[in-house]
Amino acid sequence: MSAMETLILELHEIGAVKFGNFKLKSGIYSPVYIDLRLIVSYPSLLTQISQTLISSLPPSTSFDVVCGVPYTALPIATVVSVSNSIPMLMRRKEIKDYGTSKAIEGVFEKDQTCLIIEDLVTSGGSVLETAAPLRAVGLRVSDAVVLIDREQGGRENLEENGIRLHSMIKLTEMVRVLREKGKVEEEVEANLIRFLEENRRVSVPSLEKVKVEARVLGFKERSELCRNPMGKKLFEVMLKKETNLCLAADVGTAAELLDIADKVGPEICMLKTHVDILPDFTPDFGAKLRAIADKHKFLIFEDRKFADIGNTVTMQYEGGVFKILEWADIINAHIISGPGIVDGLKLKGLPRGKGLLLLAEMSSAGNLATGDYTAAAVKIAEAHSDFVMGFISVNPASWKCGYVYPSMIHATPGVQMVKGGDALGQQYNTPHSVITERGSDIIIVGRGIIKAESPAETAHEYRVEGWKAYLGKCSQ
Ligand code: S5P
Repeated sequence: MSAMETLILELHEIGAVKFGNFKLKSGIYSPVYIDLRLIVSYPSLLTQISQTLISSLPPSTSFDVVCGVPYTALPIATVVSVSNSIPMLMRRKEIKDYGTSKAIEGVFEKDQTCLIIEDLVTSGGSVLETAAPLRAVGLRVSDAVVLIDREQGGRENLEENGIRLHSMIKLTEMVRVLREKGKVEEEVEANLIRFLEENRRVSVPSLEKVKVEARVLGFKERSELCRNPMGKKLFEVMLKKETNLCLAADVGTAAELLDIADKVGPEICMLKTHVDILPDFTPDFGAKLRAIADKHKFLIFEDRKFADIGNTVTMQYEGGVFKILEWADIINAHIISGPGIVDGLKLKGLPRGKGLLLLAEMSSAGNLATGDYTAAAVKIAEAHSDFVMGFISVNPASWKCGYVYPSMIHATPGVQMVKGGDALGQQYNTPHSVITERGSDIIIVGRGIIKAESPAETAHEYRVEGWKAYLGKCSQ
């Protein structure tokens, strides 16, 4: 038996490879699930993997340092480094202290070459997320080595970004070996091959291209780049219903809210609530709103503006009177308390396929969410693009921090048909200005619709304006 076959059997033996029907992070169901975090419990297997990884590289591959993709590949990279006396670097996944903390830890010189080590590649997105900060500090990244290639476009996506992928094991080889050794049925292999044919190319944003494409890509392409399932869904809803209008349903009672949701439902992609203003809120509110949302195919966004430490927000999200986690598809959060708030909300929301919008800017006069604060929100979003689906923003086209991933959705409040404001600091821009000049995607309209004589008719007018602006932007 070859060393590779032994390795495959061992991985199967310890349960690192499972066959069945598994929901992946992307929301897709897969007939195979691979969890290589387990290998830290099997030191001899870890050693064997690390040695085989390096010896499987073509002899022409040269590198000065190695860097594992956090977190699963970190122990693999460490063993590679120690047993081959190659210095290692570490990429910080969360940069805790903005401005001072380094994205890359370790000693290196500009123009040195860094080999990226990864456990599993699907789209190649994680490798690219590690390559970007390495390149940003002046290192060359031209090769990545991976234990298992799921053969779903990672090789091609990396190639487009100037990175050659070397894989020790390809998923189809792995299942063939397991079938030959009697570990899985023929049907399992056939199933997997069918799955790979149907899901051949998982896209990721090309980090280099993002700046250029952010303004011209349509919602369809952007939905394919989006890592958060709820973000994907919102793109799809917008396209299907041809609306980028969100109603801010700031009405006096729950009964009124349900009524306006039903009337305006056909016009909107998203309905934004402030449940804590409803005096007649009852525990069945969520289910009632959900039924209306399902009927008219819009998403529910509870504008809770979480702002506390990670531990507290987990409880605020899940518990209390409102039990927001149960019924809201989307929530939002300030970043004033740091990235821990995203970790906390993600803990509860991600397993249930929810999405988070970060408040990167605000619409009210004199607000403090500007400049570096906005840039910090973008960094946090980048580090959590599996859960953060976008931003509450006001003028993303002007952001000094530069690029914004096209996978991120911008939703902008402070919208009315004419520019102006209210007596308490709210500032309004028009749908056209918000979508076209200010680079946003979704118009959030409250009083412009709810105070109108016919909210449904007025919502229709906003919808037409908003969508026209989106189409105009795409055809530029
Ligand atoms: O910066 C912000 C962020 C939000 S979410 N400014 C805002 O106005 N909002 C919300 O958008 C606000 O809480 C309200 O629900 C809605 C704007 O309502 P309007 O009546 O002024 O259109």
